[in-house]
Amino acid sequence: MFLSYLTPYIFLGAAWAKILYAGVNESGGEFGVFSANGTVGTGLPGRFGVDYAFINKSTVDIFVDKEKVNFFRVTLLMERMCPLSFGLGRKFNETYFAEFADAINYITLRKGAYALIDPHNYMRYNDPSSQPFSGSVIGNTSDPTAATTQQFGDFWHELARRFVLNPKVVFGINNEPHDMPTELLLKNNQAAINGIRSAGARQLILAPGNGFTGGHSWTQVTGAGDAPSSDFLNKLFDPIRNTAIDVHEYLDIDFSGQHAECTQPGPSNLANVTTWLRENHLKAVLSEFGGGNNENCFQQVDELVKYLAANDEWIGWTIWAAGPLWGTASPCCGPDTGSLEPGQVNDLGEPDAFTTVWANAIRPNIPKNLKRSGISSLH
Ligand SMILES: *[C@@H]1O[C@H](CO)[C@@H](O)[C@H](O)[C@H]1NC(C)=O
Ligand SMILES: *[C@@H]1O[C@H](CO)[C@@H](O)[C@H](O)[C@H]1NC(C)=O
Ligand SMILES: *[C@@H]1O[C@H](CO)[C@@H](O)[C@H](O)[C@H]1NC(C)=O
Ligand SMILES: *[C@@H]1O[C@H](CO)[C@@H](O)[C@H](O)[C@H]1NC(C)=O
Ligand SMILES: *[C@@H]1O[C@H](CO)[C@@H](O)[C@H](O)[C@H]1NC(C)=O
Ligand SMILES: CC(=O)N[C@H]1CO[C@H](CO)[C@@H](O)[C@@H]1O
Repeated sequence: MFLSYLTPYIFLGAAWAKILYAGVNESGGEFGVFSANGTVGTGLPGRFGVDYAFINKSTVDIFVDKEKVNFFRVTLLMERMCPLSFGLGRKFNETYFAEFADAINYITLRKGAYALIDPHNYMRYNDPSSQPFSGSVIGNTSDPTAATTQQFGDFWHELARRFVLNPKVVFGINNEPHDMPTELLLKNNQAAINGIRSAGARQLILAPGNGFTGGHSWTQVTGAGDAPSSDFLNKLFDPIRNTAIDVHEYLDIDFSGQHAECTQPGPSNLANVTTWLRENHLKAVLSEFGGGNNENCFQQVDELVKYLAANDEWIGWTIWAAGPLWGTASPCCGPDTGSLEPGQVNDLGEPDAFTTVWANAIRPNIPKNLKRSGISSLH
């Protein structure tokens, strides 16, 4: 037992030993709400397949069957799952839920991969029209229109209850909280964990930090004086100890993923959060990162993914972003990159990032021994 367990690690290289999950963001379920003039309610509820869509099953096939990845982060919009007329909580829009569940079930039950459920809401609910800055911060007791921490816990209880029998889901509490008290973020994260566990769900949970959950700023004050994530995120309590930290890290000048040049090296910028993870006996998933369509970025993305593989604190990654609705848009990083959706083109009509960034920097780094079975977990 002991020897046969160790053998593959010896031959495939210790550097690959700890990455359990690897894959891609599937972005689209949150689309169609951004309004340049901030019109509240824009794109709600939206039309499935037109304003929003979750996955293209054919490209999920390509990622699983040809690329051999095992992890997809699938975005949803909380204002669509819980329409404003219902409020945030246990009452869902069953149409939207069914569309979302179809995508999750395809990835997990049909293809055997793991799916990270991502409410793409920046810890805000009630107005996604100018994400990431619109909407009331969940749990803001000074804002009578804000959803409460309790409602957020109820939302997660219901969502987890519906997936309780699916071992291959991972629960991502929320995308990129920012500009809020870190203490309140801790409370909301804890409410989500409590809601999920009280539903009987034992799958892996990912908890985000403040400051857009940036890895480089994990130990720094973010926003207008919000305490570092490192001061609070080690205080989370999961009764079954199956929660990891959710980190994002882009390689451009301001870590936003909007520029083509990679000038912020991953390894040195993640050094502090990696140390903090080790000191607190925590694991993490890098659920967003990316680089532009150029040789320097290919090298920097390659170095970042190799860094994750070489540090035991990191158990997985999903690069930003594939998804059925990107078209020629450039979700990351800078113009002329295009999305990671196979078969699409960039804004110049040239092959998109699946042919450039993925082929150069990701495909050579996809571990051979990813987790293929069992409940999503830290090990
Ligand atoms: C604001 O933009 C939305 C679409 O994003 C449009 O429906 C609406 O008419 C616009 N309102 C104004 C005042 O321009
Ligand atoms: C529920 O979602 C469907 C599909 O997007 C939409 O047609 C319907 O209007 C939504 N219902 C509510 C109450 O938002
Ligand atoms: C909470 O709500 C109050 C009142 O609307 C607002 O002034 C404050 O900025 C909000 N806090 C956050 C973190 O959004
Ligand atoms: C990392 O931590 C050291 C020591 O606390 C600090 O001096 C440095 O500024 C930190 N770096 C980042 C990127 O936060
Ligand atoms: C889905 O992906 C396949 C394979 O790349 C492509 O041929 C097809 O056009 C895509 N469908 C949609 C609706 O984007
Ligand atoms: C880096 C990047 O492209 N981030 C984008 C992720 O997608 C959301 C919308 O879903 C955008 O607001 C971000 O700019």
